[in-house]
Amino acid sequence: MKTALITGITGQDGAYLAELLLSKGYHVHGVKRRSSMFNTDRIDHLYQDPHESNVHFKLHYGDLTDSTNLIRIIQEVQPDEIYNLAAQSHVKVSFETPEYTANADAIGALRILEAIRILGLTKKTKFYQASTSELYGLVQEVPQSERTPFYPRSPYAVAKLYAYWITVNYREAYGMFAMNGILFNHESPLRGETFVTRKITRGVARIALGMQDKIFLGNLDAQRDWGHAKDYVEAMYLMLQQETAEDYVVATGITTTVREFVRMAFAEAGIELEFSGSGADEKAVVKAVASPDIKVQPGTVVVAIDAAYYRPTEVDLLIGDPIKAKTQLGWEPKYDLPALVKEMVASDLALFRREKLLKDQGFQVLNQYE
Ligand code: NDP
Ligand code: GDR
Repeated sequence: MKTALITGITGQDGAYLAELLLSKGYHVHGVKRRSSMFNTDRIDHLYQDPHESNVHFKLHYGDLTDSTNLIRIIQEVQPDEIYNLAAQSHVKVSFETPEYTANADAIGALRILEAIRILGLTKKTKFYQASTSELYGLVQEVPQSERTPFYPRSPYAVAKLYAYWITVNYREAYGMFAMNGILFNHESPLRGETFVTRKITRGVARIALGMQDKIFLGNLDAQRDWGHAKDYVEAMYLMLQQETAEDYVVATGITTTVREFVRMAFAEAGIELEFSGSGADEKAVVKAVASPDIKVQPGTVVVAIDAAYYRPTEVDLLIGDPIKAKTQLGWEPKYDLPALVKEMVASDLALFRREKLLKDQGFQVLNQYE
């Protein structure tokens, strides 16, 4: 029976990965931050009462900015595998919190690698670093592969560049099983509410139910290679089951604009859009609705631009080449983009129908995202 330690277990990927590893019989330990409110919504269904016997799931308070805490947790857990998923993961926010982002995302990875070394676990513990397609930044070539040069375009990406190289360095210097998964954007109903896909599917659901007028977005021309988080955590697991540590790109190989994602998400809820204007004046207007239950009228502006969502430096185009992951790991995604959009819109419609019902009955909804 293997033991895994997951940092960032309360996040989107942490939740799916914990579920996957538990289903494979692992003992799963997770690092969670102390928060003034509960922050374990995504993993509450996995919770096991520590007073019971045969407990396979345990959380530890910790933070990637605290070395002694990480050393203590790793010493206690003696993990076979560490998945370092914790990060300040929002690109736009990293421009506002660059030093904190570097501390958590760059030095955080170093702290874990050092803890493995200090504790004499270099031969026992395999290390996965959550690297990112943001490393490619300013387009050098497409599709982007393990050999494409990096050109990071945000404090987040620069911090992740350090984490990428320190992982490679510890592998080469100390013979550790330490590797990078260079994952392209992956989404799900558990995606954080301020990333563009979830922001759109939440907005679509609320507009369709008459709970919101419009969505304000930034750059609709950006192109992303979007996959499903469930498929991507499967790749993480496969990477750590290999004999030798290597770095892998995980992607779908298909790119789509933010504008097209908007169109697909509204269509999924039965709302047909027409786009007009360009740049900061672009708008999307409702052209037709599929049923009288949809609480928005044709002619209504439902998407407008707010320049506050533009980034000082943007990553325009991401398309990954997943051939190495497919051939060496046998990885094959189960979801395509239409299936992903369908699942996200259905999930947000169900969420907000429930909320609307409660509100209509006079109950106050304690929703931290309102
Ligand atoms: P999320 O933002 O959903 O989750 C991030 C996790 O990190 C949360 O559990 C968060 O805790 C935790 N965290 C943040 N700062 C700290 C800290 N200082 N100490 C300890 N924990 C911390 O991200 P995802 O699940 O989407 O992504 C997982 C990882 O993969 C991240 O490293 C991200 O940068 C990277 N990545 C993500 C991609 C994607 O498309 N999703 C693509 C490529 C890479 P809390 O819940 O308390 O906020
Ligand atoms: P990204 O994801 O920056 O690629 O990082 P995000 O969903 O935030 O942005 C994708 C693209 O959409 C454009 N955009 C907007 N983005 C947000 N968040 N909000 C808006 O209103 C909006 N309007 C347009 C952005 O400019 C961008 O081009 C994600 C994170 O999960 C990282 O942690 C991860 O490393 C990368 O994916 C791969």
